[in-house]
Amino acid sequence: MTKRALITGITGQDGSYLAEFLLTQGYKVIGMIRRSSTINFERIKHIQDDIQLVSGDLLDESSLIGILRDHRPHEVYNLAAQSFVQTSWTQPVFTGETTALSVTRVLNAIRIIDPDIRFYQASSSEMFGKVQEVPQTETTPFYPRSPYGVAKVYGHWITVNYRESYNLYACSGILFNHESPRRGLEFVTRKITYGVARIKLGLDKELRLGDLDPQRDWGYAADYVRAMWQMLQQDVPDDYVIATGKTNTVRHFCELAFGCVGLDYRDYVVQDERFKRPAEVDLLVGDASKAREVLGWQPETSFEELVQVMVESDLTLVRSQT
Ligand code: NDP
Ligand code: GDR
Repeated sequence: MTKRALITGITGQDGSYLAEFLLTQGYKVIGMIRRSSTINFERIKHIQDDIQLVSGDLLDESSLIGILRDHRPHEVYNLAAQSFVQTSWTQPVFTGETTALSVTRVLNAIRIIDPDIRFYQASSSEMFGKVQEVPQTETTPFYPRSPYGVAKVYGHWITVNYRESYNLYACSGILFNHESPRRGLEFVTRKITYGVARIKLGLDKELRLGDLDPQRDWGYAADYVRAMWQMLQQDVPDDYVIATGKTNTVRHFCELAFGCVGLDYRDYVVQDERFKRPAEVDLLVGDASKAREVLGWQPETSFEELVQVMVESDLTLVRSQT
């Protein structure tokens, strides 16, 4: 029997990698897209003929019910969200609607149409925020530091609650930062690698960033989507931290990325108050022992390889744009 999976957020970074991965596993992949005035299929255009795109919006529960009724997926991966932390301060209510309450909308739709559907919720290390212990595990208390982080805590707990209340197979994957050449340009890693490419090719003279001291546990997105799928293949549903266990500063990311093209970041990076946050998450580093032991998951791409792949990809991209 061909398994069917619904991905919300298929046009995003993770959605595109997960769709690719599920296709290799023989799934029929259904991707939910929301209406927009311009097409944004950049990340999925290479697989567009192999997947089915259906229209719906996280904010509209009836659209979710309709999609489940018409396509009867066995697995639902809820990756859609307002995912940019900085924006969550200027649009806190929208972020709460999209990133928090919508998780309940998807879970309700599952209860109504088919409670046997297996559900994955894209939870985040941002829930740890002002960290209460180092490294962070599945049992570390949450202390979110942004409206986004607060919304993700809601999404996590409603997933746990529906599992316990209604016996749904629902998992919360607590994923630490993961990046790739498909990362949105506003996130710091991609902003740096794209900036490095433009500077190297003579198109820009500086790169304006916020705080360079925060530390993140950065992994590679293609490694992380495997873990999402593995979580839904177990006998019992559970929650897992997915991380590399290594942490680096934004400054070190700059050092390596500029170093890839023979430049010194100190000659180009300018600190700009506009990119600083009202409350910062200073240090994230995850302990993914449970995922390693139960799922057999481990990251395959090192931090240094990730930086290099992203810089090379952006050099190619910027060359093609000029
Ligand atoms: P992206 O920002 O790249 O993608 C977000 C996706 O959500 C896009 O496809 C977007 O559609 C879609 N979306 C947003 N609002 C709606 C809506 N109202 N209805 C339907 N779709 C909507 O995020 P990532 O791929 O990086 O992350 C995937 C998920 O994982 C997110 O929930 C994120 O918060 C979470 N996460 C990400 C981590 C990371 O490091 N990348 C770490 C931990 C958690 P459109 O293209 O139309 O805007
Ligand atoms: P984050 O990612 O907030 O961790 O959330 P982001 O790349 O935006 O920031 C990482 C760190 O870099 C610092 N920083 C800057 N960030 C941005 N975007 N732009 C800058 O100019 C800049 N200068 C310094 C930030 O202050 C921060 O400390 C990501 C998202 O994918 C979430 O959806 C996800 O849940 C978490 O990762 C885990």
